[in-house]
Amino acid sequence: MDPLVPTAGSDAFPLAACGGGGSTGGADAANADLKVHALDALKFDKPEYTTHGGDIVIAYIDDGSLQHDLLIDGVNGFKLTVNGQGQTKASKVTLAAGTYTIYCDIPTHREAGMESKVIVTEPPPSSAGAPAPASGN
Ligand SMILES: [Cu+2]
Repeated sequence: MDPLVPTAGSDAFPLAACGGGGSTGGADAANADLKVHALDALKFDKPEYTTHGGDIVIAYIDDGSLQHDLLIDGVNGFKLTVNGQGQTKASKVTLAAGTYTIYCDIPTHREAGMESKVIVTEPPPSSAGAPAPASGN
């Protein structure tokens, strides 16, 4: 029993009723470590994001109506695609500390401005909400 540790994963999450019912890509978008919104103005909602390293969940939310992809420069195999207002996809990725470039690979979107930076800080010593593995031998 450790009463001081908040339980992540409770689905009591009164904020963020973003359209509701968007399909997720197997990860928990509501508790994502990093949320990126795609705008039909062909940009992301921020020029720069910050998150921590390690195993994280990135959620991608379509605030427009066009299809948008989300890729991370130098990170193979990571791609999220949303196609329609309110659609949300989320996926896990493992990132080391550093600065990354995210972009949309739909033709002309990146050139038009769908490119932002993500500053990834060192992984937290013990990830909040995740109970430390019991090292009982
Ligand atoms: Cu796009």
